[in-house]
Amino acid sequence: MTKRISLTRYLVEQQRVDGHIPAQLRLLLEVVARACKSISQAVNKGDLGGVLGVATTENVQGEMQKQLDIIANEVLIEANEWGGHLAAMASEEMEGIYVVPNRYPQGEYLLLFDPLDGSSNIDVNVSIGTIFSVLKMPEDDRGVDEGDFLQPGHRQVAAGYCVYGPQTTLVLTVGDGVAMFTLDREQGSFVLTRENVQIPPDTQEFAINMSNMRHWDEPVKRYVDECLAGKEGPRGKDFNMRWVASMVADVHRILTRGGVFLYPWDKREPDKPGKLRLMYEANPMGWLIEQAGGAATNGRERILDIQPAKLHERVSVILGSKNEVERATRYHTGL
Ligand code: P6P
Repeated sequence: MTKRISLTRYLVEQQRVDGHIPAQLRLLLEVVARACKSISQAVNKGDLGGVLGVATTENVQGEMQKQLDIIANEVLIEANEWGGHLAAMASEEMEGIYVVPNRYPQGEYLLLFDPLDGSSNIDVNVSIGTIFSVLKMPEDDRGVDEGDFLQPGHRQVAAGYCVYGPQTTLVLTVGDGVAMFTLDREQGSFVLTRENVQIPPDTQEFAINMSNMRHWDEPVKRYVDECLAGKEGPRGKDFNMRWVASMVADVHRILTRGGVFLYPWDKREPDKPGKLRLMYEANPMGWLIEQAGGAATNGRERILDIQPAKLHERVSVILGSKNEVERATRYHTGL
């Protein structure tokens, strides 16, 4: 049974006892957690809050923004801009970076986020979430620009998500394993409910949007066909399928009981490497999965080794139980 300690105490111990994180990073993570609590409140209200449905604007991806997408983005910006721990922020909902205004002190961290991932599920009351990633400003850097964000995922110093589902749960890594904190609404604080999360290396559960099957590349078709063939097929065991269409919910299930998640390149938009975004979806989720003993690739290479060329670049994603990810990746590389 995990001892019931608050997120604050966990972070203080990560700072003081284990020396894993400096004070400025601890402060940043506490501010992000507080922002997630505010977002959870807004999401929780649903129709009562009058904020469901679409706004009249599109995001950088050309997708209609939900009102709650915009609200969540504003909550994260306003919570983090004044604290003195950040130089700038980047968001799925903003074209360019947001440099901390001169009226506030600038810090050494860069915060990237998808403020409300899975937002197509908002109106149907299915779990959604906030995904965040923290990088450090490059050394002896003068002034912050978009180029400072273009670091491979293995340079992250913290990553996590907050899933707004039956429980509101913050999942976090600072490089010392994965811990989960459940929001105690009576206390108004996140309480440690799981630590040293480990994903089983094998699984019988895969997650993919099957409606795209006719568009997949051969290696993905082979992997999924073998899962569907079950006991009588080459895998010699039956598989179950899940697809929430909310990456946060699918990844949370995998961290909780194992599984493999695939959002591969497909022929619908052949010039795009995939649908999901590298910097604020695949990188933070990929690090969490690796920290829990899983693996995350784009079908050919480790997600965290990809050198980003653009802030909003997309990537093909295969992540989860190590042996399954390695199998699906082998089908792509032939190795
Ligand atoms: P599809 C949500 O919009 C998202 O970015 C991820 O959270 C999710 O895994 C994926 O897209 C769902 O995409 O094409 O199945 O609707």
